[in-house]
Amino acid sequence: MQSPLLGLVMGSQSDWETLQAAAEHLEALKIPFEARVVSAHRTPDLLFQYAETAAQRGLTAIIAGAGGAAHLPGMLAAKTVVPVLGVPVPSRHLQGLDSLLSIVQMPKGVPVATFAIGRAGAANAALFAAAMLAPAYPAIAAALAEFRRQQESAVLAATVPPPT
Ligand code: RP5
Repeated sequence: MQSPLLGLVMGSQSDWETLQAAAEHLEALKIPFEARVVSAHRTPDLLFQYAETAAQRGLTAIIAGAGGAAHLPGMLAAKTVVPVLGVPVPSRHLQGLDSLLSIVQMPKGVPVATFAIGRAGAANAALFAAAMLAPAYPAIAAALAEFRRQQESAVLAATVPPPT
């Protein structure tokens, strides 16, 4: 078992439906990662410990998803210089606009790279992390290039109206 290059953390088990889109891409690209629930509000001590040990444990980036008052990505970024990729999780009452604004509006000096709300954002965070790793890991670069090729082929083969 290879040690994880990426962390995939989320504020609640209920976020998995969204963050699973990131996990699926990481698995397809064969990037070793660890997936954990770490809550900024319910387990603040764990959050600090996770962030403080991220670099020494070899994590090169952390994909962090949360919903509502989504402080997880920002607080991780406050405690580590490992790049944090924030994914706003759709919320019940505000459909994730609250999550997006909580994550994207970081104060100068503590960056969080923020992605789209929901599964598209989670998938793109994984692809972005793969692109960050690609220069140092030729296998990941090749897998990412192959993903792009297949995506292009699928769009070129698409017809409308779609088959029923
Ligand atoms: C946030 O609160 C989590 O990231 C989740 O999106 C939201 C709701 O959590 P649960 O009440 O479903 O556990 O901290």
